[in-house]
Amino acid sequence: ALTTDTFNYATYHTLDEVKTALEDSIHSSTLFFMVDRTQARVKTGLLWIYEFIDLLVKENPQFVSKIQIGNTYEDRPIYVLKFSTEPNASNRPAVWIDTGIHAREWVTQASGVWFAKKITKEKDATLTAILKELDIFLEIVTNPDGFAYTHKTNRMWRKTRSRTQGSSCVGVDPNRNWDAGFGLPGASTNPCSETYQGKFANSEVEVKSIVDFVTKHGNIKAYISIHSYSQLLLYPYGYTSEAPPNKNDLDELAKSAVTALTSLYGTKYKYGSIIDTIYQASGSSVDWAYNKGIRYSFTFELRDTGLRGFLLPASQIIPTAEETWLALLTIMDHTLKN
Ligand code: ING
Ligand code: ZN
Repeated sequence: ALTTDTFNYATYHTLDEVKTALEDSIHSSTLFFMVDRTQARVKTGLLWIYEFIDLLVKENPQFVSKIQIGNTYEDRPIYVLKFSTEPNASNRPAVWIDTGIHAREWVTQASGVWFAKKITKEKDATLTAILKELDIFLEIVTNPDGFAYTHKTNRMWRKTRSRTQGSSCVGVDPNRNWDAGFGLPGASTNPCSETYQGKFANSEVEVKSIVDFVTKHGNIKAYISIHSYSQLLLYPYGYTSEAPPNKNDLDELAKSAVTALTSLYGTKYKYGSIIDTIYQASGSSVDWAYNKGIRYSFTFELRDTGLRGFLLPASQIIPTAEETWLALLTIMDHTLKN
């Protein structure tokens, strides 16, 4: 039977590829559709990420739940997984983690799947202590339309798939669309640019859905947004060179997290503020989260440093997820104790 134990964590899974292919090619009865879908899945050994999510919830009903926070521009559901040892308590202090806000950064969604399973599996003392106090929210496919597009049409797609009036170019950069220095240098006003900021902050429903969820929750203590590639751990700010008030704390925590990460396979990471370490970037999610009062806001750039880039071989998914997990534990543990 298909379970999250037999799921292949060492391959890149799609969101709904079989369904999409079938929808495009046939007009069929529901029955034929279901039969064909099952056969296709057996043949390829693939489970959709959304099916993985449902299995995980089904297998851990007391601990894992699925929250739909919105629908994408192309009307796909947007899901967040909630891990909680007190599922009936409301708004316990929590950690937010998202992967795949940029569609082509495939090792991030794959790592998100691995993290989800990890959280439900062996709980060492550190994770147990974390879960005793904190809920974890994990959005694995943060840009579902873009993700589907990377499977169907263009593997190197980064942005959302929204249409801009008056332009034939598609999509907004969902990491330039947040209400934090929106429109400052470090984003583009050109709809054809890879870093197009959009017409206004929160124009992208994929962004707005998170903004509403996090705002309504009101008790998120750490906000971690996971990208690839470059092997970096970054903290605010991206839109200004002004230092955040707890910069020393952030810098020390980044250092410990990177040390933990490197301890597993020797993968080298740099860390620092976004603007000092890479480039000025305005309208990013972690700057928004930080200004919202979430003191532990970080962005990861996972493997590698450019050799394979976004096309990181699937053989590196599990090692990447394993080492990143050690850094996540370090950040969550520090959040718990502060
Ligand atoms: N890099 C990030 C980007 O959106 C980043 C870097 C992180 C910018 C956090 C701002 C804030 O450009 C990739 N690879 O997407
Ligand atoms: Zn990215």
